Amino acid sequence: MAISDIHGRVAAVERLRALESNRFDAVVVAGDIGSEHAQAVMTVLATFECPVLYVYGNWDYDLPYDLDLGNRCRHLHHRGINIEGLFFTGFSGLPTHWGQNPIAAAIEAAVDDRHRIVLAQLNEAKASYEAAVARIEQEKAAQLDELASVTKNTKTKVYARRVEQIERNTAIALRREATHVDAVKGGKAYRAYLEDGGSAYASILESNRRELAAVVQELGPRRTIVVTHERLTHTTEDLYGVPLFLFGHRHGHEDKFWNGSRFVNVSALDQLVIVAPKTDDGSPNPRRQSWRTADIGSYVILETDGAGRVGIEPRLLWSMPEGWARLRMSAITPDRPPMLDQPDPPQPPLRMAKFPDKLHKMLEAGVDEKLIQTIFDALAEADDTGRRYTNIYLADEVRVLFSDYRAEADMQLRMFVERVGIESIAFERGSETWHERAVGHEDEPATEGR
Ligand SMILES: [Mn+2]
Repeated sequence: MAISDIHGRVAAVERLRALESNRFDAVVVAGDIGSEHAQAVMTVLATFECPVLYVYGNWDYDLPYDLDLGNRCRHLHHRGINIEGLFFTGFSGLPTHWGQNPIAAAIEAAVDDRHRIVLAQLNEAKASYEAAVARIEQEKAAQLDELASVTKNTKTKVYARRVEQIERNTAIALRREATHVDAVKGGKAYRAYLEDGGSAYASILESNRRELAAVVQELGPRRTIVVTHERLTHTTEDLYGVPLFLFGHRHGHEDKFWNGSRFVNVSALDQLVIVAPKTDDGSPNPRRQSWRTADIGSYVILETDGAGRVGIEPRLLWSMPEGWARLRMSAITPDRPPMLDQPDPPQPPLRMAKFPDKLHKMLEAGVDEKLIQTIFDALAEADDTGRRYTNIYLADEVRVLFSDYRAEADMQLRMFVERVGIESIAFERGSETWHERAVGHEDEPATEGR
């Protein structure tokens, strides 16, 4: 089971715990546990009685990397953990917030050391500025006190003008003091520090990746699953052959194939929305008193068949009951309505797709005329289960056949993709178990997450 983006909401984890039983080989957390509630979250997850593997996200900036969160919990940061012959690894932190990331700390310390002279000058200028501010404010207060003590009537224009004069003088004095700090910041040395810091900062991700790539090489890319908080891009450059990347941060389930790897967004467990009973015309009731909060967080169940195939099923903490509708507004408000009494969502058992066997039999029998029809029948079967099966593995031979039917197949597949939300079709290449090409989706650059 893989989850992410809990953001310290222990209630969502407890709900997840109540929905799922102890049948997992591992629980994977792809970051944003929530600094303050990390221990509480992990204590609940540990009751699944299997290893809990995790990385940190931008919400975990306070957590030390060697923190002991309980004896089932394993920090995956640049470390391989073997679960039933599959390795999990990853790294913690992301450019939005590296938190206590050791590489980030070392790089920042090295930059500070290279520019220690100008940083010392800046500190000195800041300290003397603060001292000057305190002195100037004190003088101002003393002058105002004195003025008040010698003034009989404080409602006159003359008095107001004198107060104004004191305030003006104070502002001038403050500005004069600030010029020392500005002078350091405007100097060549400080600009060099900023430039150096900027490029060093950009190398933090690169260094974390380099170390991860070394770990992956050591473990063997083809049997390693990489977990990070933010999705990695350009993975063919240094993480070639890794079959599966798990991540979160940018909320919303995703399951895509790209350049032979599969990218699964497992977020977000923390997803509160405000719902209202539907009125007669189907719109949500506008009366605030009728509103409730509903937990619609999602997570992912992964199952392998031992041959490297992975079935992936997104699940919801809750499905919207009849008669309720989601309000289009910010999900979390300071005075959010009480929780809706939520029925448990139905959770059918996960089933691996059986399509490849069927197709192999068809191929052996030399039936290629009917092949495309078979594929669509298989897809229809997936539709019937009510599942969003996101992949269908086809043998290399099928891929060749597919190219003959390309125009028609592509069009029909695209229509099907749209109709049932199947996101991609992957091809199996010879004995390689991983995928070559996706239909209906392009890779996209990572965007802002939470
Ligand atoms: Mn995040």
